[in-house]
Amino acid sequence: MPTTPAAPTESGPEPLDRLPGRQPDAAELAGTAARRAGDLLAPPAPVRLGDVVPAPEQMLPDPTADFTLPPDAVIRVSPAGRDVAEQLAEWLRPATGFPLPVADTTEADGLLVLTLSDAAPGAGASPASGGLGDEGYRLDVTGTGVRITAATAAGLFHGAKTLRQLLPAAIDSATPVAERWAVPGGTIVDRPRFPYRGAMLDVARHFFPVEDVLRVVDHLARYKLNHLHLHLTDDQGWRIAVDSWPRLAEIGGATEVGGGPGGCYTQADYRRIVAYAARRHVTVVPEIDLPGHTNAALVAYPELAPGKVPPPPYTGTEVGFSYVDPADERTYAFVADVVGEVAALTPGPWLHLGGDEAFKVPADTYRAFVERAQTLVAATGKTVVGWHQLAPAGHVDGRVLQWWGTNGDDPETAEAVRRGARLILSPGNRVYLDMKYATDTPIGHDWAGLIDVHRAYDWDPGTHLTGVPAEAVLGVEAPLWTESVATLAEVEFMLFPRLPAVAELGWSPRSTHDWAGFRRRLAGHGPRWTAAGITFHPSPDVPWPAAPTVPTQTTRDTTADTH
Ligand code: TNX
Repeated sequence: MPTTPAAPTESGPEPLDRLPGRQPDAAELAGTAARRAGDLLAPPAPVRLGDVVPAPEQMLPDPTADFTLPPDAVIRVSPAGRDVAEQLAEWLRPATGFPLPVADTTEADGLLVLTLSDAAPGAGASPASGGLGDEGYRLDVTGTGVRITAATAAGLFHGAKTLRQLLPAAIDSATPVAERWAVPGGTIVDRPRFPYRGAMLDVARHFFPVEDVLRVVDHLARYKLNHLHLHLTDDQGWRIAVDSWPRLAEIGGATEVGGGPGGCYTQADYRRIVAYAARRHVTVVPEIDLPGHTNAALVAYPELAPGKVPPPPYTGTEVGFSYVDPADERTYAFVADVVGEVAALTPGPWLHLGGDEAFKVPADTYRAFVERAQTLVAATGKTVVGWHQLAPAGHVDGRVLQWWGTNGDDPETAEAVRRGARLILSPGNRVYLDMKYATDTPIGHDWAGLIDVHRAYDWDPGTHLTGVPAEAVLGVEAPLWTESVATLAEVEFMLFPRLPAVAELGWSPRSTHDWAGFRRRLAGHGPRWTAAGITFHPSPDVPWPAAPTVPTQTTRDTTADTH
């Protein structure tokens, strides 16, 4: 096997070869022998332990211990992990056609066992003690079955996602497939490099129905991304109902780029997205962009506009022309009401207040405005997140800046970090997923350059910004702005295959970073996306398997709504 375990880090879990394996008893050995008799001449599992994306922290393949999932397998789970086991069963039933009942267990029995335990083998409870931490897991595949162990439901969930990737690509089929459901033998011990790994969907330039957003959540979860940032407001549309300012939804929600009908999430819609994401261990980060990018709000409430002049609705793609009136106290009542309602709807710790491209607001006025806005957000109990234009404003506890520059050198942001800010890295020329892949990409921008998969992958969030230490980096996020992206198929076309590249930067230890290996592993995911009906760009820098798995390229006429 050419896969090599990643070097254990100094604080990492014990080396795998010293970890105690579970000792099967005699009855189990006999059962396994009978079950495996038919597999003796079978070829090895088609997927290798080292094929997982994002790359795991440590792995130790054991080619003698492949496991084939039998039709009568039962998923056994400790009670607190029940929902993860139910989800695993939901992912595996359609393609296998197996019933896969889920049963409680507190014992180490069964063929597919999910154990939630602080005493995970080889894993202490806290990252500080070198354990699996909040999101880590251990996966053991032996001839007798598969066991996933974690200290949290999130860890168990990530482990279950890894198991799904270790099954043949046909596991993504929505209908039963005749296949030997083989899993490669060995052990993985895994946990993330950064706690914040996300993507942003701009639902303001074009509105996307709830079902589309849920599907994007699934895409994030597939690659262990744990944050969905929703850009809810912009010049072209306001997308979250606010009870105290109802015209935001009624009037502000009725427009979008190109003059389409737009739309707006009711509070129940938003709650549904949040709950769906939470079940998949994804936290929603709502953004209310202020003081600029507010034309839709001003159309709804001209009293918030400078000079009280009602602006016309805007359906173009320029930026930087609008702003709420920083000189009127009513504006701060508006901000307090909106962030108050959004915070109350949002269980996650973050609230993003935008702050980008307020070109018409003088620097001093801008700074005073955002300092008040930061305080209003902090008063809701949420942690302030904002684009890095917020850097000159005073620090509030825990504040996070999202850096979207393109040259890796930003003294103002580095200074804000010295004053206590943490950073989310979204370099425009690396992870802006609205950038074209190549000059002939039918949709997207190119102001930050062309971003093929190699470019999205080949940088290091830990060292990217001059003067910012890795410890100040909370993580990475790939934003998808949607001025030119209007359908779910177009969203997927821009996300795949770059989203998995960003996910790997956020999750995997730097020691695993290797473009040649990544592009080979990524190639194996093309057939999975095809089986799942996911539209993707067949990037020429990835050695996709030959037809019949070559995907269809999206165009403006696409009818490929893949639900
Ligand atoms: C810049 S990045 C913006 C967005 C645009 C995007 C297009 C940022 C915080 N603001 O308003 O949609 O460029 O790539």
